[in-house]
Order: sequence, then structure tokens, then C-alpha cells
Amino acid sequence: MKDPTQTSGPSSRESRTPERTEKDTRRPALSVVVLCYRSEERIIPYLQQMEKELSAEGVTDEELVLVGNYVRGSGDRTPDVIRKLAEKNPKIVPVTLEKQGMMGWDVMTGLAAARGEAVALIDGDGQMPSSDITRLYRVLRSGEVDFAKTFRVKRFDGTSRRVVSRCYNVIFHLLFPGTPFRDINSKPKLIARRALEQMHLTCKGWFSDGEIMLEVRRLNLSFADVPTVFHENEWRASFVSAWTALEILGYMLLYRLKYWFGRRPQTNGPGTSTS
Ligand SMILES: Nc1nc2c(ncn2[C@@H]2O[C@H](COP(=O)(O)OP(=O)(O)OP(=O)(O)O)[C@@H](O)[C@H]2O)c(=O)[nH]1
Ligand SMILES: [Mg+2]
Repeated sequence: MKDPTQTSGPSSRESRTPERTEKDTRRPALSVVVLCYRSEERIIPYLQQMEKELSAEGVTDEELVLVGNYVRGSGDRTPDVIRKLAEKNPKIVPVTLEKQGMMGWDVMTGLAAARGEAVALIDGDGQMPSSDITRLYRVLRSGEVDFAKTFRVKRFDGTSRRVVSRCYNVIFHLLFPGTPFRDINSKPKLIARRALEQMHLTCKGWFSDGEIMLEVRRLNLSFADVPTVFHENEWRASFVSAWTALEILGYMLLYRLKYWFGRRPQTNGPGTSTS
């Protein structure tokens, strides 16, 4: 995967944790990439819970890639909070760049900083149970699949979000028929390193999850889909607006063209679902 943090500007210097030395080339077993946009101190209890669960699972050499990219002048204290956490905890890899994109750009900068043999991607706004990371990691660690994600059987984030999400999934499946996944945007998503390195991720915006799933399909990866619940966002109102919905629709059409004319499926045998 191309490293978006190495592309431009002075901010690329901040992209890797300062704690890392050239000699430190050993890969951790698991990297957890947490999207912390505007989370500020609220991320702390979520991380504590996650670390407790990982330790109970016997995972000891994980790294936590905290993505706290910020909009200049917004007063967002998340980058400071993350850097301070990283000073105290060597397992934390801070990614605190000035934003050059929306959610997808944060995903790309986080994945580029992650070095784990397995990489988990999760939102840090408390809506996704962090315990799903260890559930999915168990599946991925078995070696039977290259990719594992959740699908939401219960949602507590309101009717309108449920409807928007349902419409999105219907349109996605109409545009990309035969895609064998439920609930495209659900996280956590866990990806084996060998699979991540083959993925070509470019979406800087709200179609990032969709692009990951299209890559899973294009690469014919074996996968598991596991049920979960999704909580209400207790910190803030939804960021998803009518504009966001239109933006996602535009992205879907663009990526439909891309996958017709550019990205060809790999034909190295059928992927398998263990859902
Ligand atoms: N809204 C927003 N989220 C971002 C951005 N960059 C990264 N993210 C992360 O993307 C994740 C998902 O965004 P959310 O707005 O929570 O998306 P959602 O859960 O589908 O929808 P709502 O919670 O209803 O807003 C969050 O955990 C953020 O940390 C950004 O520029 N805008
Ligand atoms: Mg959310």
C-alpha cells in the first residue's frame, strides 16, 4: 500500500512515532488503528478498556496507532492528548498530521503507520465495542482468513442512521452485484499484513470502508463476517448529513467506473466466507 504520509509537505515528518528507531524493525503481532478525530480526552477510557481486553486475550505485543489528524485552526485538542498518551505509553504510535482529507485520509495515514502482522481498524467514538477486536483477532490468528469484519445486527444510533445505512448498502450491492458482504461500513475490520500490502487504497473521504471491501473482493481474499451491536454516539450528534450521503453516492459512482476500467479482479481461486 502506498504511504500517504510520505507524499507531501512538512507534516510528513510527523507521520511516524519519534520513539521508533531505525533498528526497531520487528513487527508487532497486532496493530490497532483507532480513528480518534476530535475525540480529545474521551478516547482515554476507550483505550483503557481495549488494552484490558487485549491483555486478557494474551496479546502483549500490540501497538495502538492513534489517528488524531486535525483541521488547522479548529481548536481540536486531540493531537495534544494523543502525543501526551504516547509519551507515557510506548505501545502508542501517534499520527497527528494536519488533515488533507476526511475519514479515508485518516484511515490511510493510520494504516501506513501500522506495522503489525495483523491490522485492526476501528472508530474511536465509542460506538463500536472494542471487544470485537479480540473476537475478530482470534478468527484472523487462526490463519483461515485474510480479512475479518463485523456486521451490525443491532443498532442504537437512531432510525434515520439505520435507514441511510440500509439505503447505502442496497445501492452498493446494486452497483457492485455479487459482493458477498453485509454492512459495508461496519468496523472493526481486521486485515492480515499479506493482504493489506496488496490493497490499493486511495479514497480520502467517506467511501473508505467501501473501497476496502471492494479490494477484499478484487483480491479474492478469504474473509469472515461476524455479528455485533452498534451503540449510540453519546459524545456528539451524527456527522452524517444529506451532503455526506450525496458525497458517498458520488464516490460509489466514481469507484464503479474505476473498478470497470482500472482495477481488475484477481483470479487466484475463490475466496471463502466463514460467516
Ligand atoms: N466525521 C468525521 N469523522 C472522521 C474524520 N476523519 C476521521 N474520522 C473518523 O471516522 C470515524 C467515523 O466517523 P463518524 O462520523 O462517527 O461516522 P458514523 O459512525 O458512520 O456516523 P455518525 O457517528 O452518525 O456520525 C470516527 O471515529 C472519526 O474518528 C472526518 O474528517 N470527519
Ligand atoms: Mg460514529
